[in-house]
Formats: sequence, structure tokens, C-alpha cells
Amino acid sequence: MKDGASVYVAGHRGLVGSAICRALADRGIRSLVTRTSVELDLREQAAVERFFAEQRPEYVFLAAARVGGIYANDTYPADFIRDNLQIQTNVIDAAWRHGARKLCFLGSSCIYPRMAPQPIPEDSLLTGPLEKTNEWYAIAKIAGIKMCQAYSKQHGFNAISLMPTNLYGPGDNFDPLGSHVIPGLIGKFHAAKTAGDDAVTVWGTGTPRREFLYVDDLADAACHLMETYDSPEIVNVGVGEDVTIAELADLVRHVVGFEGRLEYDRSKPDGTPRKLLDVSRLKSLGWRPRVGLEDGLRRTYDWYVRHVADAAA
Ligand code: GFB
Repeated sequence: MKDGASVYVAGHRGLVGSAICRALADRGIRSLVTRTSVELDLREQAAVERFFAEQRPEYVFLAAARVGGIYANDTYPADFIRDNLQIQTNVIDAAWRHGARKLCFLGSSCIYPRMAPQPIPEDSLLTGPLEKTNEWYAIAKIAGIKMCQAYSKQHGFNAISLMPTNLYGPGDNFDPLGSHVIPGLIGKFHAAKTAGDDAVTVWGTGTPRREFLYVDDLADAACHLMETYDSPEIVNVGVGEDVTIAELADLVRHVVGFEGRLEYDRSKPDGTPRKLLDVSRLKSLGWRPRVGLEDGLRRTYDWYVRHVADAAA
């Protein structure tokens, strides 16, 4: 990707899309094409067709999706499977049809079987039953991978598929119910500190393990692989280590500066017990993460205070 090449970032306002825009700007790529979901509803095939016929972007980062944490996935399965299938089907087909040079599809670590070997290698895909709380999102993302691979096989379309682990960072969704665990806990600890509460509720038992990748690291990996990787085989993108939710909660409490107690609400689901990615393929492709968990949490909390908490005050 050189400056001047037209690069379309689908979902540019979201956690991943906004980080990809920052990473592209850092690489001196200013010819970005973006549309808000009001300007272009990617679920509408005719609208997507018109957009691609008009813009004919050379590179496409498909970071637009309906995403959410365990509660949102478990509560709105129809929305998750419908919107994600529509968005990705429309964008992948139109990108190929209108001559895009390359497309980068963003999947998720939840595509793997609930009890996959840990760390999870890419060839675990479709070898066992999925995690029940997010199987609909997972099936949609698996369909996206298969669509990229089918267009590669039938049409020679250069579409790569990245499987990021749990992501967090600036621009995340901090809604208490719809969010993932890190923004969910940051919001709860900040509110409790501000209100002088003596306890914060953490969902589940605290025993599941999760791997967390700072979103600007993901964006850097996506740009690196867009420039260097040309295979339809999926690539895990992670840090190669994980923590328990209890350890994470303690770290977030420390970063936010909350001094009260943690309480666990076992009525909320734990989800999959572990989903640590095997990142040896990613390492062999010459990429390493740079931002550690505590540093990433501090950057995210700083962003939250400046852009969310103060704005709400
Ligand atoms: O991040 P999270 O919502 O999604 O939950 P998953 C991770 C773990 O944190 C679960 C616990 O065990 C939650 O019960 N948890 C504790 C909390 N407190 C909280 C809280 O306040 N908010 C939230 N959200 N969780 C998602 C999939 O699974 O992973 C998505 O549902 C996607 O489809 C994403 O794949 C990457 O990691 O369990």
C-alpha cells in the first residue's frame, strides 16, 4: 500500500476501524475512503454495490461488524448473525466485483471450538462444537472466512483473514451491558470510585482465562499482513499469554485506583473457559505485539476519562 492508493476502511468509527485509520496515517497513507453507517448501510446490497462501483477502492479493511460482549451475543443472536452475514457478504462480493487489489477480513478467536487445544492453532477451526453464548457470531465469522477462501479459489481474489483475540483500547464500546469485559470493568470501577462505593460486581466466577491485545497492536498487525501476506489461510493475531478474569479485574481496579471490594455475580455466564491463541504463524510472518496489558489498560483508562467519563459528567 503506497500513499495515493485508495484504501477503504469499512467500520472506521469502531474500535478496530479507528485504530486501522491511525495505523494507516502513521504509515503516511492519507488516501482513505470512509463512510459512516448512516451514509452507507453495509447491510444494503444495492447501496454497497453503488459505493464500490463509484469508489473502486484498491485495498479494503473489512472492520465493520456488529460486535459485543458475552451478554450482547447471548441476548441478540438474530441481530448478530443477520447483520454480520449481510455486511461481510456484501463487502467481499462487491470488493471482488469492482477490482479491489486486496481485502483484509477481521474474524475473531470465538470461531474456534469451545474445548479446542490451548493454545489454539488455526487448524482447530471446525473441529468441534462452538461456545453457546456466541455461536451465532462465530458462525457468521466462519462464513466470512469461507467466503474469502471461496473467492480466492474460484476468482483468484486476494482476501486474507485475521483472527484477533479479545481486543480493547481507545474507541471501545463502554456500554455496561453491550461491552466486552475490559471496557465493562473500566466503566464500573470508575463509577464506583467516583461515587465512593465500597464494592464492584464482576460477572461470572472470575476463573475463565482471556488473552487481550491492545487494538493499536492489532491495527499494526493488519497493516503489516495487508502488505506482506497473500494466502487465504487464516492467521491468529494475539499476544500468546492470558490471565484469569479475577487477575484482570484486580489489574483494572489498580489502574483505575478503586480501593473497594470485588463481588462476583455467578448468575452471569463465564463463557468459554479459555481461548488462548497459538501465534506461531503470526511470529513466522514477522510480527510481534508491543503494548503490554497494564500499559494498554492505562492508555485505555486515560482515553475513557477524557472522552467518555468527562463527556458524561
Ligand atoms: O469480554 P466478554 O464479554 O466476552 O467476557 P468473551 C469475558 C469474560 O469476562 C466472561 C467476564 O467470563 C465474563 O463473564 N466478565 C466479568 C465480564 N465482568 C464482566 C463485565 O462487566 N462485562 C463483560 N462483558 N464481561 C466474546 C464473544 O466472548 O469475545 C464475542 O462473545 C467476541 O463474540 C469477543 O468473540 C472477542 O471473551 O467471553
